Amino acid sequence: MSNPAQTLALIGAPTDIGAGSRGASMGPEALRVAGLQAALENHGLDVIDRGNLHGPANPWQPPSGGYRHLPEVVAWNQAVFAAVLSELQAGHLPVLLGGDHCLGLGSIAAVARHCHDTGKTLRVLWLDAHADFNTSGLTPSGNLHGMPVACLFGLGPEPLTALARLPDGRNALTPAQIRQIGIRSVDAGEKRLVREQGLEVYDMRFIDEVGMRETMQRALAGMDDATHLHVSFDVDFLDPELAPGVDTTVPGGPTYREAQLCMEMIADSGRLASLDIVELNPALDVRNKTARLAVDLVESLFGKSTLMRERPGR
Ligand code: B3U
Ligand code: MN
Ligand code: MN
Repeated sequence: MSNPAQTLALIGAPTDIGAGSRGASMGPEALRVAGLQAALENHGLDVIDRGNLHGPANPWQPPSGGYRHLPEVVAWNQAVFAAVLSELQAGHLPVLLGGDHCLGLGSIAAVARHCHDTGKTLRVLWLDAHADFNTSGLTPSGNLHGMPVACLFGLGPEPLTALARLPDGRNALTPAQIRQIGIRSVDAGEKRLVREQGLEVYDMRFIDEVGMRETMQRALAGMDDATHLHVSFDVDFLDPELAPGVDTTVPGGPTYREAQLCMEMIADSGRLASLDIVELNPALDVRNKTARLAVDLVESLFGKSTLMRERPGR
């Protein structure tokens, strides 16, 4: 199997508008400095770097009405939505370089719109330490990077849920379409909502008990030729010993080997069709090592190691 789209389009979204610390705005440049484009080209992929999107500056204000920087978050997500949709329409595989994870809303809303227009079935893998399923009434911080999944389900402020609404009135995502992997920090109210909505969550306890291989087999089960697989990779998914360059580190994440296997099994599925790399914060990193690790893992996501062996099942 090969990936459905082989020309990758890198889209930088240099903002930390939804985060609790400043610095994720430098993420796109850190990934470029770590050699993302050349690394992917080395694996025979065509890669176009579209440069950076533009949006409002971070005013660094306290929350208002339960949300921090809502108008600015809307503007950034509208820009991401348009850029991702236009790459998909051109037949390219969009790679969003965040930026914080509030941008997952615009990116996945665009992917859902494209799937709606082309008759594809969307499956999302949300690799994260957090469920990002807060609402204004549940959030401890007001930071919108803790809310994109809820917004994609129609639970959130109108300008964001409107962006994620499909032309037929449905929300961009339903619980059956998403698998969350690596989760280990969920707020109390958020936990109730995750259960109520029936999200499929492979948390660290699950990964400890059954292993990454079985976890990924389950997360990837049931896909077929009509599946568009989107991966939303929050770098804080990784154990902070390996990846200190993120805003909200949570101990006890996947090891290097577990993270590699996760990426390799996604590559083997042959269905990856869009990607977000978010929450990398170079201001908190050590000699760009988190960016370099992210590049290494993204190489595996696009088949680095499967080039060295026969794919399982053949
Ligand atoms: N759940 C917390 C913390 C958080 C969520 N996502 C990140 N941090 N990166 C919140 O503020 O919603
Ligand atoms: Mn996240
Ligand atoms: Mn996170």
